[in-house]
Amino acid sequence: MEELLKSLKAKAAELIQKAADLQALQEARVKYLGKKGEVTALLKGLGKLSPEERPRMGAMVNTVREELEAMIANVQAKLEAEVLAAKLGAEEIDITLPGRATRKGHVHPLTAVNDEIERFFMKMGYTVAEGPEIESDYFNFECLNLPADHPARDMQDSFYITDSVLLRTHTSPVQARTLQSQKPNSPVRMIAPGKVYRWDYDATHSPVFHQVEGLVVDKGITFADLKGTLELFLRHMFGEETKVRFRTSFFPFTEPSAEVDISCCMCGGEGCRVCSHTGWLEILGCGMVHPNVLTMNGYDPNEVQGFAFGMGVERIAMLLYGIGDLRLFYDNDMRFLKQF
Ligand code: 2NM
Repeated sequence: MEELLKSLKAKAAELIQKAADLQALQEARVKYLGKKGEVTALLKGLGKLSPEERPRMGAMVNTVREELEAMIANVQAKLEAEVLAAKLGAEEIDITLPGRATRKGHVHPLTAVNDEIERFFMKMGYTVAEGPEIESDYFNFECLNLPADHPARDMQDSFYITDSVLLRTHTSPVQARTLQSQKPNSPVRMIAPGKVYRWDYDATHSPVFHQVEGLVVDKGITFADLKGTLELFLRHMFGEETKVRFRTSFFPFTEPSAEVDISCCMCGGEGCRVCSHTGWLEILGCGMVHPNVLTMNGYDPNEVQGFAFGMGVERIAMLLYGIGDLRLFYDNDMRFLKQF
């Protein structure tokens, strides 16, 4: 029995010492010291010995058991230290590496132009008003002096939802709604930015586009106020050297009406492909608010006068950035958008 114990101890010690990881160590413990382990079996077998031999052998087996326990604890501490060191090594952070910068986006070019227009007019004391994109025939046409037989009312030109409800074709209904919400004849200085919808699709027309319309109503407002305002605005947008001209035109909601041109911002007025060799670019429409429009929206044209104007945000952005096809604004192609 003594011989057996000796060789058992040697084999156990070897297995424990060469355990490569905690699992191998655990297996070694079970093999010798577990419930069905070989050392445990020796302890259980002590009962078969004679009463004289029993205490001496018992003490010897117990000593071996304690030695093996101590050895296991040692190796376990060593292996655990190794595991920790490996984990710390793997998780090491190199604080000298350059940081990962968050990619910074920017506003869409149409938003940038719209914001710049709003900023200019807000500085001039205008309020910014919004209204529904699904609009009644009454606000979109009727109260703006657009007669029933006006071509804009045609199914071919507008998106109708029912016979009397459509996607607004301009933001003028917001101006009409604002006038009707005011105390009659009280002064108004406002712009109405937003999406509008027309039955059109080519390189310079989109079925959805963005407009900014303006309206000023007060006692004694004249065409001179309109000219001064739009000249300041257009020089702000296109540069101080920009020339501005007014050509007579027609809109149902204004009288007189005018189309406004700027000297071509591409060639400086010399003539180029963008301005069709005329040196001028059509940029917006405007006029004095028609007396019928004032009357229909609760204002008295004998008491107050007004001017109004309207522009397309896409057209201005195309000219400012030199873009030939407005569909590029809606494609969401990063190669295009990153250039702004
Ligand atoms: C334009 C041209 C001329 C306009 C008129 C009105 C309103 F509601 F006051 F009658 N708002 N906007 C107007 C006038 C718009 O766009 C080319």
